[in-house]
Amino acid sequence: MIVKKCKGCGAILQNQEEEKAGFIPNLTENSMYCKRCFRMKNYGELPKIVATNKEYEMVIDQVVKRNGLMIFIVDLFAFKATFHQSMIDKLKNKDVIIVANKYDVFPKSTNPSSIVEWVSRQCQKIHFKVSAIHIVSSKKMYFIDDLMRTIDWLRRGRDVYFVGCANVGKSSLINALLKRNTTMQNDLITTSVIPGTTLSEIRIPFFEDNQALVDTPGLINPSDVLNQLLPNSYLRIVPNKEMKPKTFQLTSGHALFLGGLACLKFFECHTISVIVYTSAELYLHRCKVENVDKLWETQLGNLLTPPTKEEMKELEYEDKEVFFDGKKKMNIWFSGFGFVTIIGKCDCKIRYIKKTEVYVTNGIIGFGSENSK
Ligand SMILES: Nc1nc2c(ncn2[C@@H]2O[C@H](COP(=O)(O)OP(=O)(O)OP(=O)(O)O)[C@@H](O)[C@H]2O)c(=O)[nH]1
Ligand SMILES: [Mg+2]
Repeated sequence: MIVKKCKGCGAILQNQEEEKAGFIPNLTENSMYCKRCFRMKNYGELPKIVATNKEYEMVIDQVVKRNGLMIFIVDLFAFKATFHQSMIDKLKNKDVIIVANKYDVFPKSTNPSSIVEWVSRQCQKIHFKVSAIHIVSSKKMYFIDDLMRTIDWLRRGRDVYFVGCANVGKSSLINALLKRNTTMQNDLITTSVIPGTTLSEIRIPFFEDNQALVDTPGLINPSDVLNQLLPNSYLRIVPNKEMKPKTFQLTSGHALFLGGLACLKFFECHTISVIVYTSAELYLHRCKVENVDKLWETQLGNLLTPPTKEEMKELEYEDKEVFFDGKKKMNIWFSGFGFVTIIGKCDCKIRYIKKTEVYVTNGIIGFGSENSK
């Protein structure tokens, strides 16, 4: 019997059960990719989510016992959700580099040093000691050489493990490192917008001493909005290039819909500036507060989409109220799909998808000292 792992997702290749991980109809000595990875790579197909946190738990518990350099990757665009406590618990007392990925979706004016300082403060607050913090874009290859230098400096003959929540870009980051080396182009790992693409450990010998870059499955976070939508909707709402802010001048009694994913209602204010940073594909609709309920009723899944009509059936919403005193610019984060900067004093009622993370920070663009959850 042939025992081979898929180069794309790490699952053991098998030709017996089509619904299970690693399936390939014709399994031979030369097989490299399972059908799922083949279709993702060649046709850009988005398969159903097959991973559960069982794969993650099995691999991560093994990995943290080893003496490797740990790269803990977080998504800058979903920082709170991906700077995940259970990951931090597993990585405490290990040799860790934090890599904050997806810098390319932030406006070019965002200063990387201020983000590093902000991440560093988040670590200090919870007494999480790390050896280095890097900001990168795996997609655009920004600051990848800087990260490589730190890895070379801290590795000391060990393997390098890439760990973190699903979808933060662990496999993309390994691919970015492989792409620097022209002889490694055939080792690229499958990446996709669906959480749970990597299904098992993938070890790629990389260094001169034959030590490896090791990819791992990610922790699927139920609070991620992506877990409540279908792949075609994720593709529309996940910003995949530099976000262009859209500014609205609003006053008391105005409301703003972020597709059908959230709605902000404003009270007790004179004119305020509301600057929205989301994917350009998310439809923004401004209206009067008194029209909000009717629009939810009649337009959710139509004009106000995503969600689609199909997704809507499973969704529940909840509300929270935040008071802004107008002394500083404030940001309301909708983890995974965007944030809204508020300039001015107001009372804001926010409706959002239940169990997703919505939180407020101050700072110029998303990063500043924290205010409240
Ligand atoms: N804009 C942007 N998107 C990125 C970047 N890195 C990764 N992505 C996208 O994020 C999604 C997830 O990337 P993966 O590399 O598959 O993430 P992962 O952490 O390996 O995910 P799992 O295998 O599911 O745990 C894909 O759609 C990538 O294209 C980046 O630097 N910028
Ligand atoms: Mg992966």
